[in-house]
Amino acid sequence: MMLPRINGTCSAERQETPFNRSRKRSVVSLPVGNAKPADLSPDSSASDIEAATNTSLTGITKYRLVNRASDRAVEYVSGQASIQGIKFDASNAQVLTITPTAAGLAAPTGLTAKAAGQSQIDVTWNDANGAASYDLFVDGALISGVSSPYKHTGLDASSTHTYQVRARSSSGSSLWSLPVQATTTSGVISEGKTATASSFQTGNNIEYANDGKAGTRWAAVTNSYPQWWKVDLGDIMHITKLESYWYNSATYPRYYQYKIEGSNDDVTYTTLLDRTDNKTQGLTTDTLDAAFRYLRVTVTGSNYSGGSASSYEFKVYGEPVHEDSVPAPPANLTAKAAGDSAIDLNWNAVEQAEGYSVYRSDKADGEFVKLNDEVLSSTTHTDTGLSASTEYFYIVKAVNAAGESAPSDVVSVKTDQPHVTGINVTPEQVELKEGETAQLTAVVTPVDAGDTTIKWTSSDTGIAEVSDTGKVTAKSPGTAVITAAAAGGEYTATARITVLDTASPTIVLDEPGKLTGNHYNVEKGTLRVTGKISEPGIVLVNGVQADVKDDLTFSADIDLQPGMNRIEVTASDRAGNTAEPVGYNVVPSK
Ligand SMILES: [Ca+2]
Repeated sequence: MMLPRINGTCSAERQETPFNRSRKRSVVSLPVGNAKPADLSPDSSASDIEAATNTSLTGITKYRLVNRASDRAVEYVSGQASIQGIKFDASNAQVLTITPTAAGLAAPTGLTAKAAGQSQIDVTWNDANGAASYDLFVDGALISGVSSPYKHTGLDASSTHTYQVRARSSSGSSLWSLPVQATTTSGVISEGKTATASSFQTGNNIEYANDGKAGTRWAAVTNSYPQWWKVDLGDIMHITKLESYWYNSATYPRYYQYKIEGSNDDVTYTTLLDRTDNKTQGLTTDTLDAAFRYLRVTVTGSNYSGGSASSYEFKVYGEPVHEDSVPAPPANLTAKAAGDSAIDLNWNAVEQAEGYSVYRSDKADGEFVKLNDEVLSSTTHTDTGLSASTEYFYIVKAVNAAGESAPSDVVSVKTDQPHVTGINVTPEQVELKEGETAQLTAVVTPVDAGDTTIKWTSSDTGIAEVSDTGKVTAKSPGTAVITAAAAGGEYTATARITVLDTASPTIVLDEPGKLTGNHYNVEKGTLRVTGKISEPGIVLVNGVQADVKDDLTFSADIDLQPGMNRIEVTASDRAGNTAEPVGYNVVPSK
């Protein structure tokens, strides 16, 4: 058995649960506290529910009970009562919540629902004192922010609909009114209306084609064509369909060719549909979408030349021409930052709306400017091209042919702080000796970027390590690239770290000539001093900078003096490590 579900946290806004008709017929016994058990259903009257559940509760004089399982809100007023709990069966205890109603706000009176044709019901009620807006409970669904008259549109022909209304103010809502129902019309708008024809046979009169009787028919007086039959609908009507129940005969089967015309002055007729190619016998059904007072069927011919134009019934379907009312404003508008330059908006769909317009302002009470050139069809919108770290205000209006609704509530949200658009690291190149440290500095742009987190990495931590703050420690000779990454790696900058050794270079000198005792004998004039160093660096020969090749050989030309000359070579590497001087003596020839 399906039980009515009445939760402890019910609120009016949560009543949109589609109602299950099978529940409506469930009748349950509700023994409550010391109260007398009673049979109640979701359709029970307020007084029945009160009688069954009434126990005293100090301080609360009015409350409502919302049965979310029913197709309508069940509400009641009590002088002093309260519901503490309802036991639906032995194993299923449910707690009901009592919600104090808005003080002094009475349920609207005079709720009336009236069919306005086959697809619309007009719902009206009297204004309630102190009401800021109204909610309707329509066929089990809550529709907020409506006003009287409310036009419930898009309905099926001959369908029945249920309505309740309540008033809302800033302090809450009133009780729901008692429900009212209305049924849309069948849609036949021609029956019994004044009909005329080009001719008729006595006994097959003109009005027999719209008398609602299947066995009576209109027939033209002769088998000459064309013949016409027309009806005055009494007012301009929105015509949606024509059903023609043509005469037929088993002996002489036939179809009729015809056209459907409309007029407002009974003088000028407009062709709505040309069926002069029709070959269907019996019932023909034609869909139409036009607004006219007169509808004429002109029969242009038949495949059976011996018979006259004849129809049992012409059924014209339609309804009064409705003037649209503006829709209710959208509810539940939310705004959420989508980065530093965009905001996502979201709202509830509005019945009767054909679309929506979004407005923005830079302050809550500022001038709201419409953002969309064309009506938006969805219930979401992303506003782009905005400034970072800036608060924006929005309203949304629902739109239909009658115009725009009242604005939704104003919402506001701030765009995110600016996103990083670049990064720079200084210095770009650093030379360090093993064990030395250097501080790198990374700066992101723009300066007011929201997330300035920087991740430091080294291409070779064996050569140089880098800390989370950009401090580099030289580990061993070589070259490493330090990378600073911002925005999760989207932007990077690098510094090149060269780690130099601490060992001095060594120098090997070539022998310049023949060694005699403590000197070499060389040619007089200029001596080319050559040799090789163990690593790149600067070589000085007697204070003169030598030419050092890529293969680390070097040479320097020294002008010799007569007698003993001392040649002394020193070298220093890029780290500034200086070699012990080496040298030799030379004596030039005379
Ligand atoms: Ca008839």
